Amino acid sequence: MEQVYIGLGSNLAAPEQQLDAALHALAQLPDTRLAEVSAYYSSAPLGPADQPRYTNAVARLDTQLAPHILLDHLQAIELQQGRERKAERWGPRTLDLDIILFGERIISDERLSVPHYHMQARPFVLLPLAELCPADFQLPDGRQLADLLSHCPVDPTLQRLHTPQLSAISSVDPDTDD
Ligand code: A4P
Ligand code: MG
Repeated sequence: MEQVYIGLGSNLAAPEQQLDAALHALAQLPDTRLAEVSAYYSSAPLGPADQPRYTNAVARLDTQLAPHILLDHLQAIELQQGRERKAERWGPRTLDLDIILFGERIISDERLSVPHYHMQARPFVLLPLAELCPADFQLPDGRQLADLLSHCPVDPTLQRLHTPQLSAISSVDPDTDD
């Protein structure tokens, strides 16, 4: 089992419900356990400003899946939830699932860059990640999470919302009508 941290983000079609549904889908992945989830955070969009605020969170998975297989699953969940891939960089989306950290691995190929290349600049990734990690957490490339946090720009728009209940996530099936 490897510990994997997933960044979740949404700014379309009821973002909090999108994250709820995504967590439910993550909990159903084969050879994987949804171990922990941070609070939800709301913030103004980074990038083009003419789009709604985002809701973000970080989840920890314990998984036996290989990194690229997990990425296939994440992209399938994005598509199930109506994600349209557009050319515009940093544009609005119903659901974005990024692999922030994958155990001790450093991955750099045409499909995957892990640790996630923008994590150090994004309070909406670092703050929820820090909720799930010990204070002295070290990344596989040697960087300390506490250092990234202290050098990260402050986002005055960032608001911490509620923490979802894992028991509710795994028992509610968003695909059933009853
Ligand atoms: N890819 C490479 N590394 C990874 C990884 N670690 N995890 C590749 C997941 N995917 C990875 O992804 C494009 C390709 O990246 C994938 O096919 C995969 O092979 P994508 O999801 O289609 O593109 P994207 O997410 O639109 O990428 P981009 O432009 O980097 O967007 P970001 O960086 O995700 O930014 N503001 C706030 N407040 N909160 C947000 O969550 N998000 C964005 C989107 C903009 N502003 C935001 C937020
Ligand atoms: Mg993405």
